Amino acid sequence: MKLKNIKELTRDYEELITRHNEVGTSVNGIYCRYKNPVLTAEHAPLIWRYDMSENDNPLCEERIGINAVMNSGAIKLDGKYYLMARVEGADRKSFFAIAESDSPTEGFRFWDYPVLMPETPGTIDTNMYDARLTKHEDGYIYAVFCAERKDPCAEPGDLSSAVAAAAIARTKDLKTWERLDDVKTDTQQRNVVLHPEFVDGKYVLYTRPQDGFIDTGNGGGIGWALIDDICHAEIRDEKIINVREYHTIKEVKNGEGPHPIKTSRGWLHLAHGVRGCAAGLRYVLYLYVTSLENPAHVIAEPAGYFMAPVGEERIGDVSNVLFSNGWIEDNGKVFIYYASSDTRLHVAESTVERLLDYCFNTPSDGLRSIESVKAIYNLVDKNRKCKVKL
Ligand code: M1P
Repeated sequence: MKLKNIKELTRDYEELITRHNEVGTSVNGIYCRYKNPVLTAEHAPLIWRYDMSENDNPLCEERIGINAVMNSGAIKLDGKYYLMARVEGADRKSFFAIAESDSPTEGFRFWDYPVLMPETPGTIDTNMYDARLTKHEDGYIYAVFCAERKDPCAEPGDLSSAVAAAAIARTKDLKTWERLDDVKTDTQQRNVVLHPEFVDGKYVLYTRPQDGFIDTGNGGGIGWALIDDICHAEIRDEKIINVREYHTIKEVKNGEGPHPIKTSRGWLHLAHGVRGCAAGLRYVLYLYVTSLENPAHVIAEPAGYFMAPVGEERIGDVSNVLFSNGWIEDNGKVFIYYASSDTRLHVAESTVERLLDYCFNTPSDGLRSIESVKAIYNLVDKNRKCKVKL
């Protein structure tokens, strides 16, 4: 049996954290993927995992296993880049941990302690995950995330049924968190996101109503709800702004990613869409734009996906999944943090200009094969008329 001591483990760990990340070549002119994941289970600090006392751990065994590091909220503060990662232990419990870097694409290092997110008095959170970070104009940084609990109505012996609630916490420094009431709503909710500005003097939540824990059922897509009091948020009137459609990349479900980016042409949104196939569910990322005057109104949405899993991204704990709940707009550049197959976190780079060009100039979904072919005809006609020599 080949074994490593703490010194060797530390050397390997430092090599991993400090390795350079190279940008790949864009395949479509819209974005570039970086070669290495920015966070993986191996990025979990050794001091979380090993008892480093030779006396107490003479065999140098790992004491606490980490299974995956994935869906991460993202924010830039005072020149530094922060990821609020979903870390999943070998015990299947997810929790949050902050990783920090001077660069948006490499060198992310977790803080010594993961986030000890308080529970709401009177409730327990069996699992918490997928934090969306929003620096709101009220001065706080909010994390809206999924709090998951056993279904109180589950039949005896059913140890799988769960309920998902949207939980809210706020902070000024990513260290001390004040937990607010969970969002009060008639349905289960996951993928809830706080809009960064007040609208008509109210907070706004992007919602994702769902009939069950997994199935969205009658929940028609991504919703929009005005909230009077963020400390006791209650969804009274929910309007579906980004609908699911038959035979599209989001026919089974969809969900808002991070909060939208404000641009000169509208609010730029990143979301995930899910469809079913013989291999199970397939999660891809897509973009859409809403109006500045009426942010609940979609003004552009290209057909199909923006990013789908490729290569090693297709394989993991839950294969065939791309999921993003974090991006950072940085002087016109956009860094998209996306997880693959619920296992690891990657980064892709684009610009606001490119993403808007993509959103406004890619044909929208005609919802029928003939419309897809007509879109190709339009482009071919245009290209045959223009005099560009190849
Ligand atoms: O396993 C894929 C994703 O499934 C859920 O997303 P959704 O609610 O849209 O199905 C979440 O649990 C997410 O964390 C996970 O990546």
